[in-house]
Amino acid sequence: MQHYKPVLSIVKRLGLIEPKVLLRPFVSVATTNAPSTELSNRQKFNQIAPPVKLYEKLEKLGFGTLLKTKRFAGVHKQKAKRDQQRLQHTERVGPPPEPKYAFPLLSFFAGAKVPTSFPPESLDEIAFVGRSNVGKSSLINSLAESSVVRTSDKPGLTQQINFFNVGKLFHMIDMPGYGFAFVDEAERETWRELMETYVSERKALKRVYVVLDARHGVKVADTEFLRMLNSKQVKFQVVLTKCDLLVLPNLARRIVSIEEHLKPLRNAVKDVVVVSSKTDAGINQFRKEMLFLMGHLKPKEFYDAIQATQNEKEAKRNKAISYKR
Ligand SMILES: Nc1nc2c(ncn2[C@@H]2O[C@H](COP(=O)(O)OP(=O)(O)O)[C@@H](O)[C@H]2O)c(=O)[nH]1
Ligand SMILES: [Mg+2]
Repeated sequence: MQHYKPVLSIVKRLGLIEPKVLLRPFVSVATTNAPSTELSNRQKFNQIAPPVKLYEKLEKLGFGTLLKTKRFAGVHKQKAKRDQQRLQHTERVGPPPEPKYAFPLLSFFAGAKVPTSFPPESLDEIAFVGRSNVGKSSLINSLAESSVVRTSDKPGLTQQINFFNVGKLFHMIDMPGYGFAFVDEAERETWRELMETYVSERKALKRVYVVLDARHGVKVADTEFLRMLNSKQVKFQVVLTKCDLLVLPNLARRIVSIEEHLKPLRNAVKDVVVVSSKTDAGINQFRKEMLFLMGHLKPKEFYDAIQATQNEKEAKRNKAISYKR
C-alpha cells in the first residue's frame, strides 16, 4: 500500500475521487497478484498430465482422438515416436482384431430386500454398486445386450438387490444406489446394512465393480463405500461410465486422479475400467475381462464363429428385405 500513498495524496488534494473508491482496485490487484499456494480442485485437475500410453489406450477403445493442437503437440510427438519404435521392433503386421465377446441371455431370478431372501450361491457372482443414477443398470444392460434391467432418470429406483442369470455362466447383481439424499435416515441405514452384509458374507462374490460417473469422479459417498469395501477385505474395481460425456484429455485426467485415489486401498484393483453404455465404447473389452475373471473366456475362434453365423443371418435378412422391395 506504501507505493500508492503519493498518488492518493494528489487525488485527495485535487478532490477528484473519493480515495476509498480508488483504493479498492489497488487492493484487489495487490491480493490477486500475490503468489497463491492453494490451487483450486479444478486447477489441480487441469494440471494433471496423463501419460501417452493412456491416451493411446482410450483412443483404441473408441473415446475420441486427441486434437492436433499446439497444446497437445508434445503428446503427439511422443506418440509418433512410440509408433515408429513399434514398427521397427515387433508389431510389423499389427495385432489381430479383437473378436466380439458375447454374453448368453440375461434373466432376472431373484430380488432381496433383507439378507434372509438372498438366493442360494449356485454360481459365481459379480456385483455392481455405486451412487444412485451413475449408470449401473444401463451398464449391465449394455454388457448383456439386453433391456431386462430397469433404468431410470429418477434416483433411488433400485431399492433391493437384484440377481440376474448370465445364461448358466455366472450371476450379475444390481445393487441399490448409495449416498442417496432423498430417503430418510432409517431407510438409508437399512440399505447400507443390506449391502454391507451382502459384500462381506457372500462367498460366491468374486468381484465388486464400483461404478463412477466420469463427470464427477470420486465423491464423498464413494470414498466412504470404497473404504468400507477395503476394510472388509473385498476385492473391488472401479468402472468409469458415461465416458462419452467427457472430452478425451479430461477423461484421461479423470482416470489418473481416480488411480491416485485408489493407491492407498489395498483391495482395489489398480486398473480402472473405462466404458460408455451409450456409445458402447470399452464394453467389448470389459466383457472380455469379465469372462476371463469368471473363467469362461474361450479361444478367439469360438467368438469368431458366433460372429460369422450372426453376419450370415444378417446378410440373409437383408437379402430378403431387398427382394420384398
Ligand atoms: N450419456 C450417457 N448416459 C448414461 C450412460 N449410462 C447411463 N446413462 C443415463 O443415466 C441415467 C441413469 O442410469 P441408470 O442405469 O438407471 O443408473 P443407476 O441408478 O446407477 O442404475 C439414465 O438416464 C441413463 O440413460 C452413459 O454411458 N452415457
Ligand atoms: Mg439402477
